[in-house]
Amino acid sequence: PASLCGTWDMISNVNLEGYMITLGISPFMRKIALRLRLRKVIEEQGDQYIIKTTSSFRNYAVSFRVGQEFKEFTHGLDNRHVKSLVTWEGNKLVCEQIGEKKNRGWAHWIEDDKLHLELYCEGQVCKQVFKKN
Ligand code: RET
Repeated sequence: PASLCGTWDMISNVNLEGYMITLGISPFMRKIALRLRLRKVIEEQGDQYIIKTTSSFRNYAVSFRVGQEFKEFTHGLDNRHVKSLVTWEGNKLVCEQIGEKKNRGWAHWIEDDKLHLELYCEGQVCKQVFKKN
């Protein structure tokens, strides 16, 4: 599949609100978060991926090896501990985040030269699209 690597700027963001509500994020923080233009910086180093989500307010970074379960702390988002596993499903890089919240995870893929991201949690889907910077 096309490489996810690079710097990507958000051009659309649908239902981040619903996703944040299922995560129990406070109304104050949701209001701030909805105004952010998120950026993704995705790097591949050997067999490791590093995915950085940056904004003017707060940043979030995670690194992992595909196919290798890891412990993730969603610092600055909902501050939960989850066990995460990232795998390729066709052209999609898919993560399952096992923890207190059911059906939690995400998928990243390239379509029409854009980076697509879906964030899932308990039936809510947030859909974000990023264009290459
Ligand atoms: C921040 C700032 C506070 C508000 C919100 C945030 C959202 C972070 C998200 C990160 C997703 C990261 C993924 C990483 C994959 O490896 C930046 C913490 C809403 C949605 C999918």
